[in-house]
Amino acid sequence: MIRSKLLTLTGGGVSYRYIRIYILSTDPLASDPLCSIYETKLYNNSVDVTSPTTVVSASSEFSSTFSPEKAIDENVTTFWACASAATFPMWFKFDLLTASSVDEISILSGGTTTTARRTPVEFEIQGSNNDVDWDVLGTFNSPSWGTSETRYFSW
Ligand SMILES: [Ca+2]
Repeated sequence: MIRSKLLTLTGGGVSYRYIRIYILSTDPLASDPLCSIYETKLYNNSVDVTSPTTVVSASSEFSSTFSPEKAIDENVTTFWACASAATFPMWFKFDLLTASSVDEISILSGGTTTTARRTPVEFEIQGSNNDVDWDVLGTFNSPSWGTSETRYFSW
């Protein structure tokens, strides 16, 4: 009981250096490549804790044109895409360089029906301080993305 109160008061309670989107599915109608993210940001108490220079990586990339950095470059027309024929689960990882409190993430979908279908649908937000052991911070199911739609997920 005391533990849950502390977690509520501190907006997450535990700090993590690494945060990742652990992606379990996209829309069943998504076509190869199966996953993309146009923009994503992490927040703490509604303050953006990421920047275009935040270190990011992913389980795969389609090509250097669609590298993970393209999902945090604050350009809504560029995006990260997974490799052709990559399979789930996939992940997209932020390295915040120091342990940081994070309680929310935003994700922007693609601007066409085809690309919007590649936005993560079932996913977990996970945190780690050693890049090996991961805690599940939130589990989400976010179907039916519209085009160029930003959704926010908090935990
Ligand atoms: Ca972008």
